[in-house]
Amino acid sequence: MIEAEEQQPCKTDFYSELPKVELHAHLNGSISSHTMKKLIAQKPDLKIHDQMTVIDKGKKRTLEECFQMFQTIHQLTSSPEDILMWKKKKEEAYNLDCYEFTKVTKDVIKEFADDGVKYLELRSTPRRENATGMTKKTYVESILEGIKQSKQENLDIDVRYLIAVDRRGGPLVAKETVKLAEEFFLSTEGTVLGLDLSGDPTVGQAKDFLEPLLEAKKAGLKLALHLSEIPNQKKETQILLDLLPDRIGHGTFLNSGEGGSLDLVDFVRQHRIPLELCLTSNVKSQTVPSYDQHHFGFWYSIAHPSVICTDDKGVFATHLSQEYQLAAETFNLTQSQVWDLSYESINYIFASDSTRSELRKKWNHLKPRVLHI
Ligand code: 6MZ
Repeated sequence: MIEAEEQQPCKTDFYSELPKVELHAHLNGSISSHTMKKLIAQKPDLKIHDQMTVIDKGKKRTLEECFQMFQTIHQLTSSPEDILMWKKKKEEAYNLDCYEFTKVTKDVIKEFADDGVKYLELRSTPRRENATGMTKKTYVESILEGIKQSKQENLDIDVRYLIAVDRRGGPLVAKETVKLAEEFFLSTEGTVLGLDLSGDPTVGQAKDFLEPLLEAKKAGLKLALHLSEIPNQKKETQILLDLLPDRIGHGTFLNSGEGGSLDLVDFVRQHRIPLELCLTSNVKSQTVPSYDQHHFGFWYSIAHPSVICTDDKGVFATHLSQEYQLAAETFNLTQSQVWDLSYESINYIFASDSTRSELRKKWNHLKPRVLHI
């Protein structure tokens, strides 16, 4: 099953049986070591080894080192075939039927499904790779194909896609990405739902992205924005908050003495903007010193909408059940409180009300079995 499990002592059935919603998962950061081994074996010339793509239990890296890891991973997923893990049969034409596949996208989706995730919003940054002929469009299409094929296999998981803007690309690339997102938003009937702003938070400035983000919002795309992931970014944070994002990624320093403030917290509370919180990611990348100091504690104590997420389950060697278990054990949550946390996360998905109702039905159906009531 999932590689991260091998590194963890135990996981009780409750957390894996708990139906879950995953709203903050970067595709390339979510590749398990199992899939990663296959990718590494296909590209021996790159001389990449396992430890360059995962942070094992008990180990830490700086956020800067994490971003270097994503660049290493990107070298392994540089063609549409890699994103799908399709191998073209030599003698046949370039045609989907010609591929045998175990796709990265499908692997990631399957792993989330195996972990009890019933609804998943995957996010990923469209990339062009001249060497392999991959365009941003084929990149997006490859992911959509992975989602489609998973659906055909009747996995018990509903998967959507948020197109990501990497801050490193700057405003021009962001504009291009928004245009692409708008096209797919219109053509995919609810699979592409929104836009994510992510990437190294030390790169670029929020104001550079205002125009494309506003354009995306105007077009009806939902906005999930990484903000306040590092300290002392009050102005930057307020600029992004003024856009009234639909969800906030991390928000680690909103409530801290280092660049956070009561104003920021009040703003987020007044507008009830949900937070996507990723415990292991923040501790392993050292933006949070320890689990018990994680800002989940603060936001949970004031009953602010918060969703437990993995961020990059491959890189941080975790999975969503484990994140729930960590939150519960660190902050002394009862099983019933953990259930409510998961049930309430349905409120914050980007899909339509009808999807929300279906998920609530599913949760209510499973409740007696999971909680033994
Ligand atoms: C900000 C992050 C991130 O898009 O190639 N990404 N951005 N903060 C984080 N916290 C650790 N973790 C991942 O997935 C990898 C990309 O997601 C963003 C970075 O832009 C990274 O390059 P995709 O599928």
